[in-house]
Amino acid sequence: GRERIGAQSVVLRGYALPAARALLAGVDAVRREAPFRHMVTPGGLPMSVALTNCGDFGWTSDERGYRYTREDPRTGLPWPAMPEAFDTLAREAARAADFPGFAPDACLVNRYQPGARLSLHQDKDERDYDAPIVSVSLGMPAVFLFGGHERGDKAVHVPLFHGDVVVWGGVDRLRYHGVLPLKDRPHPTLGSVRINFTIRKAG
Ligand code: MD3
Ligand code: FE
Repeated sequence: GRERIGAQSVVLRGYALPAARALLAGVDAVRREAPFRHMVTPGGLPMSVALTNCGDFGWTSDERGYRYTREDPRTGLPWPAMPEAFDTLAREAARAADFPGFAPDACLVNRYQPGARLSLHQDKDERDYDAPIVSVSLGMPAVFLFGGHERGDKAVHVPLFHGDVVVWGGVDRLRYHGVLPLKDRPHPTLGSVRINFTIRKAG
C-alpha cells in the first residue's frame, strides 16, 4: 500500500520485503568494513543512535559540526561501496513516488537499540535539495515524527514497520522530523534492533 504523508512524501508499506535478505546482507557487508559507532554531536554528547555509511559520501558528526566526507574518519579509508541492492531499491522506490532519475551517491545507516531516539532535525547537509531521500526500515517498529518547516510545528506520528520504505522530497524535503525512543518489541528474526538506512544524493 501507498500512504501519502505530505504533498511530496509517501510511505510504501512493505515495499522492501521482497529484497529484505539482500538488503540485510548489504548491511552486514557495510558494517564489517565500517562498524556502527556512536558519533558525538557538536554539543559534545554521543548520539543514542549508532551509525555507519556507504557510497561515495558518508555523513559524520563531531565537535566541529556535521558534514559529508568521502572517507571514514575512523580509518581514513573510503566508505564501503553502496550495495547493489540498496541502489536498485532506492531508484525503483523513487520512481514509484514520482521522482524519476534519482541518482544516489550516499547512504546513512542508522542502528537503534531500545531507548534510542532521534530528536527533531532537518536534513540539510546535502548539496542538492531537489533530490529526494529514500528511507528503508528493517527490524523493530518505530514511531516517526513528521513535522513542518519550523521546529515548533505540530508533528504527525507515523508508525514504521519492518520492510516499509519512505520517499520524501520536493516541498517536504526540509521538513523537521525525528524518531521517538524505541520500545523493546523484538523482531522475530533480527531481535531487539531497528535498522534504518537513508539513500541520498549528497555530493
Ligand atoms: C524527513 N532517519 O537519518 S528516515 C536521518 O528512521 C533520519 O532513522 C530517521 O532522519 C530514521 O536523518 C528517519 C524517514 C523519513 C521519512 C519522512 C521524512 C525522513 C523524513 C519526511 C520529511 C523529512
Ligand atoms: Fe533525518
